Amino acid sequence: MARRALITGITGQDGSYLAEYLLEQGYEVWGLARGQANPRVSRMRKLLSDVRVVRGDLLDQGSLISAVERVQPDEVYNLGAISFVPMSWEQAELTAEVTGMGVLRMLEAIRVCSGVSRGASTGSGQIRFYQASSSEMFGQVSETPQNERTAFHPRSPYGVAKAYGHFLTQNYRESYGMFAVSGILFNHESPRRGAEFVTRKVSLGVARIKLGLATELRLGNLEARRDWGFAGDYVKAMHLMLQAGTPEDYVIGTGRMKSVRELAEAAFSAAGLDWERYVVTDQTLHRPAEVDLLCADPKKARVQLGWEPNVAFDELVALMVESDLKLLSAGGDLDQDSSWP
Ligand code: NDP
Ligand code: GDR
Repeated sequence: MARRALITGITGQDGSYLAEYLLEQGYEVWGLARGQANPRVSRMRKLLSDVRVVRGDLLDQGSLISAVERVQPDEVYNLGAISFVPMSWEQAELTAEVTGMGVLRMLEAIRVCSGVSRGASTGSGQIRFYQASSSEMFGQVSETPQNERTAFHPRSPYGVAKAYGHFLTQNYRESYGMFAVSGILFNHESPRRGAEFVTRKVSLGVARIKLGLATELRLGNLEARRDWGFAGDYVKAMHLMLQAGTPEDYVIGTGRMKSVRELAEAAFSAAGLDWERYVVTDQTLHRPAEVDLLCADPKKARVQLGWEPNVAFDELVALMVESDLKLLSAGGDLDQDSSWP
């Protein structure tokens, strides 16, 4: 019998790469999709025709219980979230409900459906659970690089909600002996990245300028530094965490930092352009509280899981620019574009 996986956030970047990877591994893959007429569901179906869809919403406890009952998964990957940091200031309560309380609802659905009770032994219940934790929990960092023991100091309602989900996952592991783990993933990108995030905003901006569709690219804080990797590499780490002998949390990243300025430089140069001629800084794009730098120490994942990233920063940027040049040259699917500035 094929192993069954249930993925929340199936219409997102990571949902698509994880589903592809699990299908290749012979899994039966189910995606939880919300909404009555969510256009991203039909787009996902075109890309991933073998994924089965079950309806549900992280805001709705009953729908999650029904989904787990129907799918009877071996593994649940909770990737669903409001994931764009600036939106978390504009809709802080909704972010807490989806990104934070959504984790509680998913864990409760698993606990109820698998009949797990207090004080059970480790790994009890059949269902293994992965929580998409984030380097945003480190926020104002207390040390660099950051590892599994680095203290949290989140700087946005999103980071705070993720910290809640992270501790709750740990707590369900300790209280009920569930096989529940968190991957603390640093920024990971791809041609499927939402257009509101800075890497894709830059690759789309470069492609537009190169093709004569725009004359400038407006960005916020150019000094922020991030540890950027390729999403296709990172979903493999999620799967490895659920195959481990014991449930543990892991930091996943490349261990290298680049600034937004260096990102712009690399992306424009990949299209043969000089970034300084086109990038305009815009104070309105600065955040109320910024995370200045993030850099992973992924040693534990390398040693214990044998996980390593395969795509380097320059290669990642070049492949995103190339993909957007192709997309826009072909008259592009610009309904994927973002309404964020
Ligand atoms: P995306 O923003 O691309 O995808 C988010 C997904 O969440 C979408 O499928 C969206 O579905 C779904 N979603 C939103 N609201 C709900 C809801 N109420 N109920 C059910 N599903 C909902 O994120 P990524 O793929 O980039 O990231 C996946 C996860 O990993 C997220 O939890 C993110 O916070 C976390 N993460 C991401 C990192 C990254 O660099 N990409 C790094 C660290 C953590 P819909 O189509 O219905 O809107
Ligand atoms: P981040 O990603 O907030 O790290 O969260 P994002 O790409 O939005 O920002 C990265 C850094 O770039 C700076 N920046 C800009 N950002 C955006 N979006 N637009 C701009 O114009 C711009 N100019 C400068 C930001 O200030 C920031 O410092 C991502 C998400 O995927 C989260 O869900 C995930 O948890 C973390 O990565 C790890």
